[in-house]
Amino acid sequence: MARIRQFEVAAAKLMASGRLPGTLHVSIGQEAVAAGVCDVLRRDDLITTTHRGHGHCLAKGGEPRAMMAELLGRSTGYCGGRSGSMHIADPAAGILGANAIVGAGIPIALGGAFAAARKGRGGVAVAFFGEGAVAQGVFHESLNLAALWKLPIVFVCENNQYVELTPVSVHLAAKHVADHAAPYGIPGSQVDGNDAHAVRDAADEAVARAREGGGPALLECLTYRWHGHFEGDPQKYRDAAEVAEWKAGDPLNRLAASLPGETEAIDDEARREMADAVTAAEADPLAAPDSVTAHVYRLPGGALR
Ligand SMILES: Cc1ncc(C[n+]2csc(CCOP(=O)(O)OP(=O)(O)O)c2C)c(N)n1
Ligand SMILES: [Mg+2]
Repeated sequence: MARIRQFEVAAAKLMASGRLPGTLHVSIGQEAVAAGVCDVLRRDDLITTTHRGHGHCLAKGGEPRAMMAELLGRSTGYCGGRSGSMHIADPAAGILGANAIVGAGIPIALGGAFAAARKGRGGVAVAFFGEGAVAQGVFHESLNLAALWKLPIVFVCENNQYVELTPVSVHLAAKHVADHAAPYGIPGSQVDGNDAHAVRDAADEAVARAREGGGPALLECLTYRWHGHFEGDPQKYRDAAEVAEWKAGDPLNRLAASLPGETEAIDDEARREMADAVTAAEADPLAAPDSVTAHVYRLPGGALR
């Protein structure tokens, strides 16, 4: 969680100072979800994530150096610096990809779960998504198919209370995201997403069940994003008092309070690791402009698709 926090703080600073191109969505305040869930996953388990996916990628084993290089448009980045923050992927670490399209990672994780089931080695897939994706048709299609085929997938909704500028109360008809599990006959639960232990326990149960052939589950983690929807968001849609209230329940402080001994050294080490990642990435060459069409499918006639 400290590594996620420090990665996001470093990225936000780069954005504020004009050194980071593109758009940036950070997950400060939501670290317990990524860490709690990924702590019960194996290296060969699979995840998909969203436009706010740095935390999930780090927790699943993504390399901060290659992630930072990607954010900074460097050729040493995960996608050669051509894609930026919203398309981090590392198949070797089981990260099938972040995704800029709301909801689009869910069916990709479903495919991963289908493949894992066919392989028969107890692999599990996790789809991370925001509550904004719950109103997308593909969320329901994926729950239906996962339940029907009893696939080893855990749907993890990170409910951070806002869908861009829209509060969840005027976005979703159901009272709770977890309520969407019942129609598909799968377990659905809601946890305090800022309590790392609670998230880990709930994920452990759902993942173990999926691993043993018990099928999918839906886990709703209640959390809050401290920063705006994107870096630079003026945030006119919410009160500073509301933000302050959630900040008072900082998931890192809550976890630290439950651990023996000092945790400051962990924070310092994470800060150093991310500062080193920034320094190394900034020294790397920018993606070459003529690499823009690399890995783009080309028809025999030469047209790009
Ligand atoms: C299909 C689609 N519709 C709209 C958008 C624009 N968009 C980007 S992020 C976002 C809100 C997502 O909210 P949520 O799923 O709750 O994730 P959060 O940003 O809170 O992490 C929207 C509407 C998009 N990227 N894709
Ligand atoms: Mg949200």
